[in-house]
Amino acid sequence: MMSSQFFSTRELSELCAVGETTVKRWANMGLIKYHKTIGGHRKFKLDDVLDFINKNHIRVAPELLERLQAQKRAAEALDLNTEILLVRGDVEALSEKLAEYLLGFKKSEAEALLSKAIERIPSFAVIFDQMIAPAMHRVGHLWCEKKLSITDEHIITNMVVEAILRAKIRYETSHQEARAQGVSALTMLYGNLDGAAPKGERKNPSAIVCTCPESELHEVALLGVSLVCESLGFQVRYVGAAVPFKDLESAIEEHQPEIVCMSITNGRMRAPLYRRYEQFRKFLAKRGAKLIVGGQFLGETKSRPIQADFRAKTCAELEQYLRENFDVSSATREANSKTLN
Ligand code: B12
Repeated sequence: MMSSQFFSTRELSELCAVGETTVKRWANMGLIKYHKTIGGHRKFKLDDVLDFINKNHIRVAPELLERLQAQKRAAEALDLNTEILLVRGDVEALSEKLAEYLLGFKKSEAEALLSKAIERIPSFAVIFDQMIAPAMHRVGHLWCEKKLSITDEHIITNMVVEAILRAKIRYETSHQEARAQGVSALTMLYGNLDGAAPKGERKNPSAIVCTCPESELHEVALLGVSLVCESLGFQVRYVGAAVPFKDLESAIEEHQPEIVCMSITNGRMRAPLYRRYEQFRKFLAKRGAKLIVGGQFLGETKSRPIQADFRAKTCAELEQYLRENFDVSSATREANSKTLN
């Protein structure tokens, strides 16, 4: 429902919590514009639906209304060329587009592009590894070459984080709705997947804590990691960046996760931090929790190898590891093959 720019009579009746006959009556009375398909079915444009809801003070759940408004903003912000790239699922070109928007400080376009990409490309691993990471690496290069100021780099990162958080909230809302209806969140978002629930032993999805170590502020990848885990049916406890190890340990005691995912970007881990990391790793091992570590400069400090149960360079590697070692939902796998074929 609601992933396109058009509504059927049934979808509109569900949105407004009325019967289909009422919707037909509204349409016949001219209260809401529509057109008829060759088959004779009424179709309502998103713009007209929002207009109708506004003018007639129709009560719609706030999160649904926000989602519709976001869809409208997205539709308005993107040019035809970008729409074509989205339809083709050309992530390389989409990544270039994202970088172009970010470097041009085009916030609504960047946000629209990310939200549409999440709608069309049902794999967070693909979106983060192939679209967001290359765009942000380009930002990093420009900053290194002094072609971008620190302030601009901060503005751009905030734009990305904000856009991802909006998409994350949207995804989680669908997740909750999906749980209530007994289908997968991906089915809710994309409407065309078989919503397999986590099977086997893992009827209650196990918890994953997502974090960055103390003094690590780079958080964008961690957001991707958390979304990948969520989309596989895990219960994610997002602790966030730069968390002191002692607080992290309290969080572990509280949530008893099966896995901890940690993102490390800064290349040099100083000796005291490294020792604390090792202590934390042993703390987890004693509690039977697995530690998965990833990040672009992982293993750069040859003298102090960062040990973990699994070390990943990409979100795709994480996804593969989780699929091979845990009982996860099959929804994304099917989605991936649909997109990448
Ligand atoms: C944005 C940014 C910042 C922001 C971060 C804000 C935020 N909210 O995240 C701010 C401005 C705070 C910042 C600060 C600094 N930054 Co900075 N930053 C960047 C920049 C431009 C983008 C990072 C990013 O968002 N990448 C996008 C993500 C999605 O890509 P990714 O990190 O590669 O992650 C992918 C994989 O690595 C993997 N992955 C990552 N983590 C994990 C975890 C798991 C479990 C798994 C499975 C996979 C995985 O999956 C991701 C998707 O593919 C990079 C440039 C770059 N090359 O990345 C520099 C960069 C990382 N920063 C750098 C530096 C030097 C700094 C500072 C030291 C600068 C300073 N002098 O103050 C500080 C350090 C702050 C700190 N204490 O952490 C250097 C790091 C060099 C090094 N070898 O350590 C870089 C590379 C810039 C450069 N070219 O020199 N930075």
